[in-house]
Amino acid sequence: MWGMIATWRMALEGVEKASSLLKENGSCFDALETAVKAVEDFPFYKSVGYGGLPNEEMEVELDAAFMNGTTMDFGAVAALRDFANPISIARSLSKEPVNNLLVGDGAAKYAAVNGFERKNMLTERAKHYYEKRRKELSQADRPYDGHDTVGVVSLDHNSEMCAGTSTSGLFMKRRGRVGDSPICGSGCYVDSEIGGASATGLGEDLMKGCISYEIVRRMKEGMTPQEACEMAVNMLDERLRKQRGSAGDLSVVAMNAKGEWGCATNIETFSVVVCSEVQPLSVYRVSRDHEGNMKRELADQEWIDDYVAQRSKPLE
Ligand code: SD4
Repeated sequence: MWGMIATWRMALEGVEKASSLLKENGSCFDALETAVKAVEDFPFYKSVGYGGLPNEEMEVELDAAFMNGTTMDFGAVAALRDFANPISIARSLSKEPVNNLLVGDGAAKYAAVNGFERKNMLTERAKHYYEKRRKELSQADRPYDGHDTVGVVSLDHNSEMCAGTSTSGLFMKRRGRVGDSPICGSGCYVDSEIGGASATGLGEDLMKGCISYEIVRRMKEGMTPQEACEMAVNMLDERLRKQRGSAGDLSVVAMNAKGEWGCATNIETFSVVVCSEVQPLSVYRVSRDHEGNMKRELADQEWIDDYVAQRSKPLE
């Protein structure tokens, strides 16, 4: 069995490319890197890679992680500036014996020494959003809205699995702020014998539940990926509301070692891309009703096309 699941419709083209690799017996590791790079390289997605929105000092700082579900190798970068493909750097770091999570200048130095492609990741479009937002913001405002980290779980014919994430984090975040995405067990987690999960949303809250680990743990105890995702999101959401008065956006995807998949969210606009040996490449829109029940419906072509059109339309 092979399969892949990813957060957000933006992963569609990458997952499509990755699925041809998986079909032809490619490794889940190469497939995941291919899928994530496609999102990182696309200039119109505002929260991953090139074109990602900057921090409050107008610098694009990127977080990414890569985990191998067989060896448990984990590598990540955080607050990395000026490199094209953080996912590839995270994958490379996962193979190091120590020093697996590098931040800022240290991460950049590692990337430079190891020959990764340098790139100015701040686009004119991202600068435009920055200037516009800076004018709108009063000190008291919470600048964050929406969330679009790419998170992927990948399964190959050899029953190996991996998981990974890539993001520019929160728009207007503080310099040096690190979200859940590069944190093992929060942004992603995977065990080839069980399955993997990945998250997107407000990192500060996702981390409080170690949500990706929690989903894998629940699958290990026998839950389906869907049950595990729903339970993890609903319980963390409830706990945050009870103890803290509100919960940030929490959205997750998971796939188990059999290629079964699940997803859950506490918002109204989440979407996922999935495909496997038995599941044709599809985009689902996911939402949650007031009782915490998940509704997922196949996205039609119009919605799929409109998603890109909205994000690439000319700036006012
Ligand atoms: C973070 N989880 O840095 C990420 C944000 C996200 O676009 O999903 N963003 O908190």
